[in-house]
Amino acid sequence: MHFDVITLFPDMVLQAAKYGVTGKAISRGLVGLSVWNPRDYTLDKHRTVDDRPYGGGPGMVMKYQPLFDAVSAAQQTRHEPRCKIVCLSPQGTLINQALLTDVSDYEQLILVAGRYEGIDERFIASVCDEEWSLGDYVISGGELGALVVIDAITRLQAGVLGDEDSAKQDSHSDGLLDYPHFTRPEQLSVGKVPAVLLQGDHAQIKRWRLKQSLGRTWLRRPDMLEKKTLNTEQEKLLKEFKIEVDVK
Ligand code: 4HQ
Repeated sequence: MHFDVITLFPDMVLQAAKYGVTGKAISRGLVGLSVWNPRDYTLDKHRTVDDRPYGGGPGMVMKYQPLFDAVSAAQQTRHEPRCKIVCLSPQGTLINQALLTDVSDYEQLILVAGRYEGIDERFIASVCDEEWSLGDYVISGGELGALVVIDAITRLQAGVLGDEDSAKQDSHSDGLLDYPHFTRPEQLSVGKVPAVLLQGDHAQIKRWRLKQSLGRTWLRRPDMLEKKTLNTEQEKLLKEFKIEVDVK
């Protein structure tokens, strides 16, 4: 997967992507990352990327031409057949693990990170394939959205995570929240490690973890559980969990 980010703040994206899993994946050549600054594609001496909104109102709007030429430059360096152009905005489809898994086998993802009040709608309508949103809140620019997408998709690429901590084990990958984690020491003043995790019975541990995942999803994210059909074992474990937390 090669990521191209169209951004007025290329260093923000490059710096943030250097850390952790994404940084290692880039240095190992498992994913690629390039940044394209629309300001470099302006044609006037002031290098203008924004202008006042037609109809009035506050703030500025990103102009079509510098964005179009930046995207064209990103497309021309590589002519990948499986390429998607995505704009980050609060008007987009909510990003979830299933959406990101769907595009994880694309060869190129061009992420357009807007600033100011937004982007000229004609660019979104005619150049972008999709509009994606991080969530129902407003942030100051699309860069953090692009970084979220890059991080989550990088984790899904072959060879990025070790077999041990495979993306298949990530919370959300099976539509459930993660189970609770514990490490040493066994006893703390605020509580002890559940006994089942200390006994080394791996079938029991697996069962306990699945029960916790089901129970926490039921308590915290009933919307996720409604979208899922539980098998007989999962139904049984959730029933046990409800009895154990004493709410039936
Ligand atoms: N933006 N998810 C960029 C967002 C946003 C979101 C606001 C994107 C400002 C110019 N991006 N515009 N929510 O709030 O992705």
